[in-house]
Amino acid sequence: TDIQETLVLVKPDGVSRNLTGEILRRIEAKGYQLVDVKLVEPSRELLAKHYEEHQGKPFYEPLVEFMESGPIVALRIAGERVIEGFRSLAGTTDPTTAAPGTIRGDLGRDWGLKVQQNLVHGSDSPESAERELALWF
Ligand code: DAT
Ligand code: MG
Repeated sequence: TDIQETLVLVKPDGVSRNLTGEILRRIEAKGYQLVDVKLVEPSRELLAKHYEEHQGKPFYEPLVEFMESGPIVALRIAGERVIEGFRSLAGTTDPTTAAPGTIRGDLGRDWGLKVQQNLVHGSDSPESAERELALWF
């Protein structure tokens, strides 16, 4: 077996649109386990560390500003190959083209959408998951 833990964030758009429950429902329905959860209003310092791989990119500032715009729900999720599995549940980065059936594909909205408003974050590798879980929990 390959039981892993991953960090999922329900971003400010997900929290403000009351989608936290729907997102957690999809995670639990898949068979993953909720290990820890908290509501966070992250500092810029935390966000800078979280998104350090994107520093200097054109979307970095709007992304961090968006992530500071309201509370975030941080979830520690466990399960068999959950890192890859949650990325699959979430769908690709841009909600406009994310596949139907995914969180971003089903729940992302196209009216005035910005790409950073894509509802969720999920760690992308075991190394990222370990690093990010230590930052947020
Ligand atoms: P993901 O969240 O799918 O892992 P990422 O790590 O490449 O995507 O980027 C982090 C976030 O930055 C992403 O969720 C939304 C935003 N973003 C990425 N590419 C973007 C772009 N080309 N324009 C605007 N925002 C972007
Ligand atoms: Mg990423």
